[in-house]
Amino acid sequence: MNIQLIKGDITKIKVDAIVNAANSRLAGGGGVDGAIHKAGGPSIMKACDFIRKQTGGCPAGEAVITTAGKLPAKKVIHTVGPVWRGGNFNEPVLLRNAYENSLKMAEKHGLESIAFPNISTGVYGYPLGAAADIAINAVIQHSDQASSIKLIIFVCFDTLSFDIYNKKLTSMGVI
Ligand code: AR6
Repeated sequence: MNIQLIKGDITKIKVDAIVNAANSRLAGGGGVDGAIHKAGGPSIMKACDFIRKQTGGCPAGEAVITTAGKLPAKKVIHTVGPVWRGGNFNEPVLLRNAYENSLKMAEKHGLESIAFPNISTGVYGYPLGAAADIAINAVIQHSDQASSIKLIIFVCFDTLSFDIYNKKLTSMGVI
């Protein structure tokens, strides 16, 4: 399994699935969620509406999958990270679950490549370094298992996040 790091806009990436940092109502919003719905067009929200009607949405730590509409990616996996409330409200477990369940969803659909944004580190306020450690550990642990997934890309939108990931992944010998 190949792990890569890219600085840029996840809506432009051509992989089997990009991951969205959604909210539990799957109602759209700002940040990467807003960018994905804007670039992908209304079919993504239509699919989210359907899921919401069926199941009520997507609790923190879980993941659902929809069409990617007009995006270059084939699918969008919507996951919901925790809102940072100081660290004593199960945030690390929920963030790890968000990464793991996104990977499991990709596998369930036989997907081979997946791109992640830095879940929970924007509006939801999770400290960047701590969130990066969880993301990297979840992905590395998954890469040890037999899986359909051959490529995992961390997509950092800003220089600060990119530098944090770059330092961690380089020092671990991952990239
Ligand atoms: N490509 C890649 N990463 C991006 C992009 C992009 N186009 N745009 C922003 N980011 P956030 P959260 C980065 O706030 O903290 C929404 O309103 C951004 O720099 O998008 O999980 C949802 O509806 C940051 O590093 O997600 C929820 O209500 C990272 O994506 C809530 O925000 C995550 O920031 C979720 O908050």
